[in-house]
Amino acid sequence: MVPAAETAAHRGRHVQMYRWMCVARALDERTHLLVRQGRVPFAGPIRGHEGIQVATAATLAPDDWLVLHYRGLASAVARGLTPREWMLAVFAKAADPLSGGRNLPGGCFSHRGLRIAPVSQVVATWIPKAVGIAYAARLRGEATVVLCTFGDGATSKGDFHEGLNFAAVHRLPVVFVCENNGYAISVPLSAQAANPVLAERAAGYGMPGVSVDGTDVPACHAVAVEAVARARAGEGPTLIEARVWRIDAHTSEDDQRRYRSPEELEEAGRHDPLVTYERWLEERGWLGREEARGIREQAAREAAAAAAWAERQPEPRAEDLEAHVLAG
Ligand SMILES: Cc1ncc(C[n+]2csc(CCOP(=O)(O)OP(=O)(O)O)c2C)c(N)n1
Repeated sequence: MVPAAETAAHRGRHVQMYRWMCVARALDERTHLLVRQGRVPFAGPIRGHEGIQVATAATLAPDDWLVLHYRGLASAVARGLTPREWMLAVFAKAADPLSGGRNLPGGCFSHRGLRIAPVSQVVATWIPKAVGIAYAARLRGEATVVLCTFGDGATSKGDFHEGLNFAAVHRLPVVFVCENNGYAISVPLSAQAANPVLAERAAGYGMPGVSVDGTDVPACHAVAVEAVARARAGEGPTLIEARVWRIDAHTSEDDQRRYRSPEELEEAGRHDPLVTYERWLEERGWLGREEARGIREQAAREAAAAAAWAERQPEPRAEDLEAHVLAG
């Protein structure tokens, strides 16, 4: 029999992950709406990816580092990014904590206080950087774990090989999470990899590789707990392949109906991790329908309020254009 206190702690953790997913979903939807209204120029939707993202970020300690790809909104929310901070980035305002309004709006994560390292949008280049952060932590004698996320397209880059190989050789504390949604924009995985099981690549580097249903939050969480524990114990990196469905287009600039059939899009919609997770929580008696609805509605209200607030904040100043720019 599981002690009541343990059950309460489990429930609390899971409801928190659900809450983060709802916040990320609400921000995603509101951002999309803002693009449609012509108030902001760009959005990179994450619907379908939220489960693996909150499940992995939830396992980290405050001193750990995150190196996130552009589709990492739910990871950042789980780490502590607030709706207001996100909207400052979306509107590219001066106070945007992610890039001071310099980067593709909302497209790159970087947050000093949350230990989210700055990356560029050049696919996969952040993988060796994540490994470098882990190596630096090792040299400094710090027990830091680095979570590094990327898509299936990133595994087609040399950076993926260099990063994973170096991390494995030096047994560095990195948890690599490939959010495999089957597409690099319009290029399907079958045109990138003859072996569709990306986790199997781990064996070639000499590290464990796990393929998990990335829409199954409890399963993702269990896999992440193990990988983070291995990393922290000095046993080296792990590659987690999280199989997810990209429900929306690559970005607001993309029309996915050009390269995905109506049947496939309908199928993708059936793999919404938020729906699956809500059902799982409900079945356990951990979250009632009303409570779930309350959480969703509050998240939507917060996202709307954050957008209205952020839109009124000051724009970046022209005289600050060269701030943070390094000249060689
Ligand atoms: C080196 C490089 N080539 C091309 C691009 C343009 N680009 C941006 S996102 C993307 C797709 C990457 O796909 P994947 O890694 O599977 O991640 P997803 O967007 O599906 O989450 C591409 C090709 C880029 N940013 N960097």
